[in-house]
This record gives sequence, C-alpha cells and structure tokens, in this order.
Amino acid sequence: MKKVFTAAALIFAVACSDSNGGSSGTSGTPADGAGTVAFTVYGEDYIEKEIPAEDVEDGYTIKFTRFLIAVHEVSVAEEGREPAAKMSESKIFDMHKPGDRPVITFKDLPGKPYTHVSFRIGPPTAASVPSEGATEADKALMTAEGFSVYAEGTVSKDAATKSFKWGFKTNTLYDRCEGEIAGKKTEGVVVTNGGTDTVQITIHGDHLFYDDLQSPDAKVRVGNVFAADANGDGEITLDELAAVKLTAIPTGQGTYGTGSAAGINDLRAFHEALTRTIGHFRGEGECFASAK
Ligand SMILES: [Ca+2]
Repeated sequence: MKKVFTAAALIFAVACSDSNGGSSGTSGTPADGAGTVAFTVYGEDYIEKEIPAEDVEDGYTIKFTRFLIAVHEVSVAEEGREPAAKMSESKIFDMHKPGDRPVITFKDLPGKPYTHVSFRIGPPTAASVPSEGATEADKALMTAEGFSVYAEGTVSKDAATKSFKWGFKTNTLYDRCEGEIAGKKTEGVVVTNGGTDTVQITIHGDHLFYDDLQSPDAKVRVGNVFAADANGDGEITLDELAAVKLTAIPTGQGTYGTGSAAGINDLRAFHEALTRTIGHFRGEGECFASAK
C-alpha cells in the first residue's frame, strides 16, 4: 500500500517559517554502539537518460537535459524527539548528471531505529552549495528566481520535438519517509553498531508528467503538454501551459485527476503540483509530502 499524500495537506498546509540555521551533526548521549547514516540522491535512468516511449501513455519520449533540485534539512529523529541529526547546509544537485551522489553523512549516531526521517525540496538560499555536478551557473539560475525544482529537456514523438524549460518555486516537506530494507518495509533509518545505513533519496522524474496528483494509477502523459505550444515556436512555456484549462481538454486526450486538491485548474498549476510528488525514499519508498 502506497502512502498517498492528502491534497488538503498539499494545498492548505499551514505555512511554516523556514529555519535554515538548524542544528547539525549529532546530539544526545553517545551509546556504546554507534553507527552511520549516509544519504544519497539519485535520479534514475528516467532523469539521467530518458523516459522511453513505452513508459509513456501516449507514446512520447521525454529527455531531461537539466534537472536541478535544492535539498534542505535532511533530518533523522526518533519518534517524538528532536532530530538526532540534521543537515544544516542546503545543497543544489543536477539530477541529470550521472550517479547516485552523496548528500550528507551522519556519523556516530547511537545504534537504534530512527523512525522519523524527513527532507525538504525548496527554494535555495544564497548559502546553498552546488554539489556533485551542479555548477555555480545552476545555483545562480535557481537563486535568482527562487526555484526549488528546475527541469529542462525535450518531448518528442515521431519526427516532432518540442523543448521545455520550467522552473517551479514549490516548497515541499517530505516527511515520515519509509522504504524497504532487504524487502522489509521500514520507517526511517536503522543505525547499527559499526554499520552504515545508506539511504537513497530517489527523485522520480516521470512524476513530473503524471496525469493524476494522487492516484497510484497515474500515467505519464505528454500529448496535451506538447499541444500547449500555442505560438508554435517549438518551446512549451509555463505561460502556455497556464492557458490550457483542464476542463477544456477533450475527453479522449486524457483526464487530469486532481483528487481532493482545489484550485488546480490548468496545466501549469497541475505540473507545479506534480513537483511535490518527485521525492521518494530508497527507490520506490514514499514520504508524506506537504507544502511548507
Ligand atoms: Ca511556445
């Protein structure tokens, strides 16, 4: 059973002020047994190579050429406790660059389960660090506009190709993450004496083209996005997406499910909401996503 975030939380969550100056490193009383949690972030073949036509409902191929995210506040806590460790830096990654790359490693954590793990993908700050393949130019782009997620690439079918360069400013907490360790569903992370729990934050690029904000049966769909290039210049802009009302999309060209989300009326708002679905845990694992 997948965790599916609630639209109410997604859209109407009470805004919290960000505190980027949070604690870092470890705290608490060192136990006899201590271990390590190493977080990585990976965009899979879908972001690094392509989303092939056979994985897209209407047969388009999606290729990302740049996929920037800003990651903040990776946090590890016992249930109901202050975080035992929290990333104080914020880091910008280009998920199109190959590799499962390090985000933050917490050492010397007392060996025990930490069931409350979270991270945030939100707009960067001046102090954000371009990391592991991201450049100062990437950072400049993200900080100038306050983008938390920036995706650049092409969609194509047959001989026709169109490009997109989309920046989004959503601020999303991915909370209470759980995923499988050796086939067993596990909340958060498990620190063992002398061991390392390597935890992958997995970014699902295909979700940026889903046709449903909440359903586990969402399909990857491109045709209506492709057709949104109203001025025919070969680039699909966010403004052009905003001009496509969901209710105006003819039946037979796919339906866009907003579940209980309110105020999502056009393709731009829809894709912006989809940016809150890209963050996952240990591959296919899930977190509760909410607007910050
Ligand atoms: Ca255009």
